[in-house]
Amino acid sequence: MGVTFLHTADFHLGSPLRAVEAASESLAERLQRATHEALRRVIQVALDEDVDFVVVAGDLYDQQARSVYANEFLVNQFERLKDADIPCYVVHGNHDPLGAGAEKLPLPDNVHVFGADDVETVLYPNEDEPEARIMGQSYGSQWESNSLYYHYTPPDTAIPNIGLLHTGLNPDGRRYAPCGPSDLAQKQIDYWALGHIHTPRLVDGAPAAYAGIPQGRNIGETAVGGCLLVDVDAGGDPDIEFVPTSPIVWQEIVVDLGTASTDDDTPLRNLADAEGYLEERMLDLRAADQDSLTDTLPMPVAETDWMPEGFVCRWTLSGRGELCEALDEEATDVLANRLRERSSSASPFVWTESVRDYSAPPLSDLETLVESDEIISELVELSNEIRADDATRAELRAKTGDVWESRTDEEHEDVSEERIALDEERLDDLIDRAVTRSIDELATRSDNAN
Ligand SMILES: [Mn+2]
Repeated sequence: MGVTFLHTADFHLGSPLRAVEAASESLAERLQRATHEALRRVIQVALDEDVDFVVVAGDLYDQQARSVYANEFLVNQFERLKDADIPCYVVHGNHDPLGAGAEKLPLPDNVHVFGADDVETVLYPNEDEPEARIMGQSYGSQWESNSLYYHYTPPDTAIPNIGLLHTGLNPDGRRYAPCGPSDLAQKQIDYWALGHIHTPRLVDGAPAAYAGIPQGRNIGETAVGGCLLVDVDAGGDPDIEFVPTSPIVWQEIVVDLGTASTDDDTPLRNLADAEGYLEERMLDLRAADQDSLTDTLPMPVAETDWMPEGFVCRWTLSGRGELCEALDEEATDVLANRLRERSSSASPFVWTESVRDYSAPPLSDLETLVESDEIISELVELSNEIRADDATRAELRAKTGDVWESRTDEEHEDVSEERIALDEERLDDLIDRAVTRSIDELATRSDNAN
C-alpha cells in the first residue's frame, strides 16, 4: 500500500527582502509577488496531481511575529486544498516557532499543526482505515537544541511512515535539531520530509530530502525553486520528483576576463566591450530551457511547461584582463544601469542586480618577470626553499595555528567561518597565495615606476 504526497517547506512568507529593496523598488515588488506566486503554484501542483496530502516542513513565515498579510495568504492557499479534500500536515521551524506567535487568522481545519512538546502521530486519512502515518514535532523556540529525530519511533511498519523534521542536518550543531543521515536512516521512517536548507537536496544514506525554498530570495539562493512529489510504499524506497515553480530565478554569472572575448575574438578592453559581452550572456539566459536550468538538481525533474518570468543576475568579473583598467565603482554602476535598461521588460526579463568587479590587471607571465626582475626572482627562489624545508614548514604551522575558513555548505543561514587545522595542503595553498600577491604587488609597483 502506498501514498502520493507533496513535500514543501521554507516559504518564508513576509520576508522583508531588504537586500533587494536597496537595489530597486520595482524589483522588490516583483519578488514579493514571486514569493506568493511560487506558493500558489505549489498548491496548484498538489491540486493538479490530486495528491493524497501535503506536508510542510517548517519556516512557513519568515518571522516569529507573523505578518497578517502572509497569514491571510496562507489561509487562502490552504483553503484551496480543503476544497479538494486534501489534508495538510505542518511543523514549524526556527523562523516561526510555535511558542512565539499565533496566527491572527486561524488555519482551516484540513491543516494539522504538530505541537512542540512531543513527537505527535497522525494517521491518514483517519484512524479507522489508516493508509499512512505522519509524525512531526514543531520548534517551540528559535533554537531547538534537542535531537528531535530520536523520538520518531513508529509503532509498526504496516503502512508508510513519514517524518516531518526541520533540521540543519548537522550532528554537531547545537541549534537546529541536530542529527546526521545515519541517525535518520536507523529509524523506521520510509521518508523524511526535511526543511531548513533552501536548496533542493537528497540526503546521502537516508530516505530523506529537502524540498528547498519555492522562490529564492537573494543571490545566495540561485537554485530553481519548487516542490517535491513523493510516492512511497511501506518498507519501500521513496520515488521523488522535483516540480519547478519559481517565477524568478537568481543567477550569479562569473565572467573570466582572461578568456572572455568580443565577437571578433579580441579580449574585452572597455565598457562598450563589456556591455556587448554581457548582453550576449543575457540572450543566452533568455534562451535557456527547463532542462538547462534544472540540470544541477540532484533528483529527477517533472516534465512541465515551466519557464521563469525572469532572471535576476549578478555579473561577477574576475580573472586578469585589460578591461580591469576601465573598471571602478562608477563604471560598474553605469554598466549595471545600462544593462537594466536593456532587458527589464523582455520576456523572460533579465534584471541586473549588480556588476561586481574582482578582476585584476593583466600581468606578463611569471617566467618573463623572474628573468627581468631580480627581486621577484629572489622571492620565487625563497618561496621554493620554504616549501621544501620541513623545519620551516613546521615552524610556520606552529606560528599560524588554526586558520579561519568560510564554510561552503548550502545551509542558508548562519553561514559563518570556522577554525580548521592548517594541514600540509592548506599551507602550500597559503604560501602560493602569499607569493602570488607579493608578485602582483611588486609587478604593479615597478610598472607604475616605469
Ligand atoms: Mn529554518
